Amino acid sequence: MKKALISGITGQDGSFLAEFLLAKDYEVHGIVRRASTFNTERLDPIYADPHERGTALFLHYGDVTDGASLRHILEKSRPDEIYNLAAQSHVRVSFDQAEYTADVVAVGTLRLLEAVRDYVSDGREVRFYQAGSSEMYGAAKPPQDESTPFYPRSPYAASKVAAHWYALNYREAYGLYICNGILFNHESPRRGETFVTRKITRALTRIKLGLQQKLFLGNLDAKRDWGYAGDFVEAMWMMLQQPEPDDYVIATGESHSVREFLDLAASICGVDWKRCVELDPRYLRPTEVDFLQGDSSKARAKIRWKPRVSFAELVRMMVEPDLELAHQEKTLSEAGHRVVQRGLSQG
Ligand code: NDP
Ligand code: GDR
Repeated sequence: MKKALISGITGQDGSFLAEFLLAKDYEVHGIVRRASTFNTERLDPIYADPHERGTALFLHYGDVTDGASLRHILEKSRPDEIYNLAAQSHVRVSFDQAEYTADVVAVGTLRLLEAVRDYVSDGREVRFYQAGSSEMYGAAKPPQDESTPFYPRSPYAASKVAAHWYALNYREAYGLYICNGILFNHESPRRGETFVTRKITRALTRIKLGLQQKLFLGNLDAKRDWGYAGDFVEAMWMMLQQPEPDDYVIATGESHSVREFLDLAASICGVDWKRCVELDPRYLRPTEVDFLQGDSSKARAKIRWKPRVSFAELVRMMVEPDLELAHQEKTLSEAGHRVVQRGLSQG
């Protein structure tokens, strides 16, 4: 039985990847941050009480800002593959928390790589996936591929560039098996509610049912290459199954503006977004990334990856469960319960 360790297992991608690896009969270990509220909701469908026999999912308290915890977890879990997905992953928030973002995203990766160096020092072998981002391209002209120079436009993106180069350097300096995935935006019904796609599908479905009146957004002209998270985590695994480590762009190759996402989501909901969407400058970024469109020819040829879910399918896939959620909220509200509209000012 192969063993995998995932940092960031409680996030969107971590939960999809854990499911994917469990289905491939891996023993999966995940690093979970201590929080005052439950942060393992996305893992609910696959979580089993560790006291039960036969469970293949194990969670460990740790943090990528705490190198000792990473070493302990490596010793305890003894993985064959490591997926470094932990990040303060919100681009706009990275302008508010620049140092913290660098500590988690850049130095956090370095801490894990250092722990890996110790882990392999007695002859053990491990493969390492680093979660790079299309944000690293920033202002570079589309289409972007592995040869496009990085031009980061946020503290988050600059930190991901640093992590990318740490990973590459550790591959060359120590002969470690490390792959950098450069993934373009990928979404799902599990996307955090402060990222624009989920913010839109949550709000429009609530507006449709009369639970909320307005949706405040920033720049509607930005263009992104949006794919489905389930397809993208598969690429992470495929990279680590190759004979030699390498770096790959993972993207659909199609780009759409935030406005187009809004149009399509609103037409599925039957809502006229022009009547309820307003600009709030707090959602604008000091430096924006205008146009991302990936060229994933290398991954398609070398590891035989390709996306399965189209843009239109993705939007529908996100609207439908949020409509169901909004119906549940409406039922609660009509029964006299208070339905809280959470944290929409944050992203
Ligand atoms: P999420 O924000 O949904 O998840 C981030 C994960 O990192 C969460 O599990 C979070 O824990 C964890 N985390 C945050 N800080 C720390 C820390 N200090 N120590 C340990 N864990 C921490 O991101 P996604 O799942 O969307 O993305 C996964 C990775 O891929 C990230 O590195 C992201 O930057 C990158 N990426 C994402 C893309 C996308 O479109 N989704 C595209 C390209 C790259 P908690 O739940 O406690 O907050
Ligand atoms: P992004 O995703 O910055 O591409 O990073 P996000 O969904 O936050 O923004 C996409 C675009 O939408 C515009 N936008 C808004 N964004 C948010 N969050 N909220 C708004 O109200 C809003 N209005 C307009 C943004 O300006 C931007 O242009 C995501 C994250 O998952 C990163 O971790 C990952 O690395 C990249 O995708 C690839």
